[in-house]
Amino acid sequence: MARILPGQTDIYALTDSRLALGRSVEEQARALLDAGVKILQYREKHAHAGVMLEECRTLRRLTAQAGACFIIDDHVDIAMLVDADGVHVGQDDLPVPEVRRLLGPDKIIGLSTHSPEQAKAAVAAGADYIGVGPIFATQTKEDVCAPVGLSYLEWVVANIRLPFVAIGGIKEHNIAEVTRRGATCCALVSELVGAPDIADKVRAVRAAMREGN
Ligand code: 3NM
Repeated sequence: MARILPGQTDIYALTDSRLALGRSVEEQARALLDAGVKILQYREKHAHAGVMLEECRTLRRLTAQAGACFIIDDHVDIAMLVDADGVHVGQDDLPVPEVRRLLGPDKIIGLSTHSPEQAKAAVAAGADYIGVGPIFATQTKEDVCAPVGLSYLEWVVANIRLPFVAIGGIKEHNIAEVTRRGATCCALVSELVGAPDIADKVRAVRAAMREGN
């Protein structure tokens, strides 16, 4: 089990089988972990619970072998069943204090935020890290608000002490703008799992991140 938070690593990767060019969740995870990704989130919005459970069991095994942190989107029950390292919730999901009651003090709870008010509330609620986005326009998340742009990111960098991960529309070609504003950890969905060669893309994204440092 690896308790690795945004801020302790550079890339936060998420699975998404609809974008992964036919690759299974396991294939996506293996490629990302082989490329050295240290935080992996299971995010499959359209899978059935039984399938999710089996896929998460597999990802728990692979992340443990790789010394990587394993986070599950939304599904606290599945996270408990497979002993994931944590759960990521959105503004309309179970409140952080309730998730904490279920998971206990040692598991990681991440919360998506889209405004300074939400970031401050996340701190008060006891989140371990926040998502900051969407930085740019994205097709990957349904019902997400309009891009909050780099200005919200700059506000978080200046005002919030919690670890955070920038997310939303981040690509190899624009990631240097994000790291230049002070983000040290970025989450990418379509850019990584949608790449023909995931390992090549992780390398290229890392190099582009350094241009902004
Ligand atoms: N959360 P892509 S944006 C899962 O702003 C998610 O909270 C967001 O996908 C937020 O890297 C997003 O393909 C989707 O744009 C990010």
